[in-house]
Amino acid sequence: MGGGQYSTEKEAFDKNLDLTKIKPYGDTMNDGKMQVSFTLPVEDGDKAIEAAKELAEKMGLKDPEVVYHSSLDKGFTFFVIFGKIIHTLDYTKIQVETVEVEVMFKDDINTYIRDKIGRKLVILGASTGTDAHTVGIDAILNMKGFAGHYGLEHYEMIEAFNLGSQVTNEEFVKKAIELKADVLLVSQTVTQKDIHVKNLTLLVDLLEAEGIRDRVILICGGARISNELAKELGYDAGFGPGTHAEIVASFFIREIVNKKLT
Ligand code: B12
Repeated sequence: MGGGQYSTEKEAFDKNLDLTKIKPYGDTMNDGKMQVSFTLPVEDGDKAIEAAKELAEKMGLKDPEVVYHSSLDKGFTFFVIFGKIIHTLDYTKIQVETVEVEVMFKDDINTYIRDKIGRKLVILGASTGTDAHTVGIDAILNMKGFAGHYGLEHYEMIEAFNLGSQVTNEEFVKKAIELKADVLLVSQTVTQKDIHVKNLTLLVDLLEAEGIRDRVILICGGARISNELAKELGYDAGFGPGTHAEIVASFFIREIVNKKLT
């Protein structure tokens, strides 16, 4: 982000990183500069610009500048604002629940399945509900995989089934029963109005109603899925951006053994 004057010389040359008081980095350490964008349901014009600035101040931005505004449609205006945030955050107190997994190589995963489980595992995946995004689940399942990591279809000891997108929870559960799936992989990308929460919850309800929830390892994933959310919703784990097949497989093979689902 460019431009802007510094309030003090100290601010211009500040190089001190204090993790108990972090702020966004714009041009220099601790300048707190950031960019936000949003749409207001009003006509573009001076009044709208002033409203956007006041809203930015309420959000904790000092000296907000509207650097871009554009009418999106009748009665809707889009704004980009630069400003300096007044808040700081103690980074040392941040806690996140991530899946703790020692990631194994593909060959070691196949060997583990052969030695400790003694049969091929059946993995069923889909992007469920109304969600049309397939790239995430394909990254984990498809032969060619993602970012240089083969997908589960490439694993000798895994039989992977990818049902694609917009698969209803009912269809998914039916297929899981038919295939006697060991692991269910669900992808959710759209999170508008918490649709993913409703959809993921419905799947757990259906699996419980069919009496098979305890017989499968249930995993969800997507750009806005955290392990914390997944656990809250009754899943064994949740994986977010940057996940690849070895990470997920390293998790579920151990879970199958730990839960004696062999
Ligand atoms: C491509 C795309 C589309 C394509 C999808 C094509 C396809 N075949 O998948 C099309 C054009 C169809 C599309 C449609 C829509 N899209 Co779209 N789309 C995107 C886009 C640009 C990229 C998504 C993507 O492919 N990412 C790449 C993959 C590899 O990443 P990933 O999904 O995060 O997957 C990784 C991890 O999350 C994880 N993972 C994912 N799933 C799983 C599952 C398991 C089990 C595990 C272990 C891991 C895992 O592993 C993957 C690899 O690391 C994003 C914006 C963006 N840049 O992210 C918007 C985006 C996702 N789309 C969005 C929206 C709103 C829509 C529409 C609703 C738009 C509309 N109004 O019509 C429709 C959806 C309609 C529907 N019914 O679902 C929003 C979602 C906002 C939200 N939070 O809800 C986004 C973020 C765009 C935006 N900024 O607004 N979209």
